[in-house]
Amino acid sequence: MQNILITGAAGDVGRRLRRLLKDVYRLRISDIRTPGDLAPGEEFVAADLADLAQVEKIVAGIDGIVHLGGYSVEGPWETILQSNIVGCYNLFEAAYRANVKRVVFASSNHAVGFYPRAQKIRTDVTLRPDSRYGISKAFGESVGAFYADKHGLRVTCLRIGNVNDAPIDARRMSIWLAPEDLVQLVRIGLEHPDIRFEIFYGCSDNEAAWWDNSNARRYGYRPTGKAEEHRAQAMEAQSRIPPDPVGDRYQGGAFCSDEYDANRKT
Ligand code: 15L
Repeated sequence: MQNILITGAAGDVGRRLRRLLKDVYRLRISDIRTPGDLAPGEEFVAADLADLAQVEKIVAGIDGIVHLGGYSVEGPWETILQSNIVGCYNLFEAAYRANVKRVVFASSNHAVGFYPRAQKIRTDVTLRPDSRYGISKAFGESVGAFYADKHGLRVTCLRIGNVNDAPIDARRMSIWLAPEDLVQLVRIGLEHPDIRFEIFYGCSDNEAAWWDNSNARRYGYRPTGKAEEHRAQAMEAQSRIPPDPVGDRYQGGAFCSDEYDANRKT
């Protein structure tokens, strides 16, 4: 059984993965704060990702890492810088020093959020981040590529849409990722023998998808979640959300319209 570290274990996605992976791997979990739902027998080690010495402690003796840690939405630059830029670099550097074999990096759809919804994109498109948060995910993908190419780490970046029990609005009909499908993607990253450096979209089998996820399918990904089965509830929720002329045009939604002033007079 592989020794797997999950960072960001106190967050929503971390809590779900801990439950879904607890019988698959021997888990060590970490976060800056102790998870409120820590179960007896769970190995928890607190760490601030911005401190390399602390990160070196949590990766010791680990075979693979699921890196969810960091700040998971838009935030002030100083917060993003410490949590997602310095923190992400430290994670890969510590993994390399400790001879960890694999890293699955939770990237985000916000690394490519400024692609229009009308365009279906593959994983090899130019990055178009929609926020400081999105920039940090684009950075993380680059760090992953570097450690894979230069140091032989096996790295999988998941451009995650929205992990939830069901899609919660019209935008999430396109980018919803059922938790069980996330598990499939994570397991491909941690186990597939041919992984060197790959990028997959983290979405289920959604009819309205904006992403061509054939690269994940090539590795055996067979998503079972179908957003279409939840259309009525998602559209009912959408009817209570005010229109967002910029956000509704782009894949990243409100992350794009937030602070948007591209049309200002120069
Ligand atoms: C993300 O990357 C965030 O971590 C999550 O909280 C959601 O906002 C999600 O994107 C989304 O786009 O719905």
